[in-house]
Formats: sequence, structure tokens, C-alpha cells
Amino acid sequence: MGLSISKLFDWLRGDRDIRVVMVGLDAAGKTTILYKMKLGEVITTIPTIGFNVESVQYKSLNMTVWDVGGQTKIRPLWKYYYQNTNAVIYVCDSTDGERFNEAREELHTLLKSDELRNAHLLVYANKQDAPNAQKPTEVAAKLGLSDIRDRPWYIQSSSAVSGEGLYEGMDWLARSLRQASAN
Ligand SMILES: Nc1nc2c(ncn2[C@@H]2O[C@H](COP(=O)(O)OP(=O)(O)OP(=O)(O)O)[C@@H](O)[C@H]2O)c(=O)[nH]1
Ligand SMILES: [Mg+2]
Repeated sequence: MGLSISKLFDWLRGDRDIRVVMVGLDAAGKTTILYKMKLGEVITTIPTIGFNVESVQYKSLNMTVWDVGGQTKIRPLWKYYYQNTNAVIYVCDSTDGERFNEAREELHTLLKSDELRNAHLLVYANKQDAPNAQKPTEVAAKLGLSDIRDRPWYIQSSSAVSGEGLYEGMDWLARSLRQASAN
């Protein structure tokens, strides 16, 4: 009963439970982002074998965020996380010029998945604190974002280390999902 009343208040406030899958190449900064959002701290990470999952509350979003390891050998496992996903957060290392092509291919492959057809896409152009980071507009071009016409998407400049941009990205996601549910 307690649970259902709290759910009713969530509903009255417009809170939404959403499932978010966070993917991207290895070392892009996914796990660092997840724990910066969850704990407000920069943790020391090791490459993720498998996944981390955390609930993250932000404004009206009750998010369950699945952070899935991005090493080449385990990328075929991403698809097992896609079912019932409302949003994809795709994290790109803006300093990793040599792998923008690979990042673009992985992104466009995942967008073809039928299970993600309704998922909104937030791209973090991460590591913007690094001196050799490419600008978000450059990252957007290299990832071929302008070719994406079948869903709402947005690219946000971010630094998981300073936290810059992480909440702006969430703001876009909250607005975008709210608009879609109002239509
Ligand atoms: N300078 C800088 N370093 C970052 C940033 N985000 C992550 N890193 C560093 O990049 C490295 C990889 O970060 P992770 O969060 O483990 O990367 P990941 O995307 O989870 O990698 P996998 O688990 O292998 O898929 C770590 O040394 C982080 O400290 C950032 O915004 N700026
Ligand atoms: Mg990780």
C-alpha cells in the first residue's frame, strides 16, 4: 500500500521511471559518468566487464541506468540490455580522434536495433576538460549525428571529471521524454 501511494505521488508530480542504457567504446568515461551522477564523486574505475546498474534520480526522472562495458570483445553483449529502453546515453571520448570512425559505426549499428526504435539518444562528447578534446560540433560531425532522423537526439559537451555538462544532458533528456509522452 505504501508503495502504491508513493507511486501515486510520483505520478501526480509527473515523475517517470525510465530505463537508460549507457554504451560507447571502452574508456569513453561511462562508469565515471555513472558514479559522478550517482555519488557526485570521481571514482577510480577499471574496465567494465559486464555492467554496472544504478538508480539515479534527477528532477522528474527516476532512472535505472545500465552502464555496459565497451571493450571490443564484449560489445556484442550490448543488445541484451536494449529491451524496454527509453533512452540511450552514448558516451564518446572527444580526445580519441583515431577511433571516431569506430564510435560512429557502433552507434549507427545500435540505432538499427528494433528494440531501441523508440529510444531517445543523448550523446556525451566527454573529456572536454582535456586539452586535446575536439569540440562537440566536430564530434557530432564525426559520429554522423545529422544522419539520425528517426528519433530525438542531442549532443552535450561533458567532463565526467568536473561534472560539467552532465546535468544539462539530463535536462534535455527529461524535456525530450516529457514532450514525447505528451504527444
Ligand atoms: N580527463 C578526463 N578523463 C576521463 C573523463 N571521463 C573518464 N575519464 C577517464 O577515462 C578512463 C576510462 O573511464 P571509464 O569510466 O572507466 O570508461 P568506460 O567507458 O566505463 O570504459 P569501459 O568500462 O571499458 O567500457 C578513466 O581513467 C577515467 O578517469 C573525463 O571527462 N575527462
Ligand atoms: Mg566502465
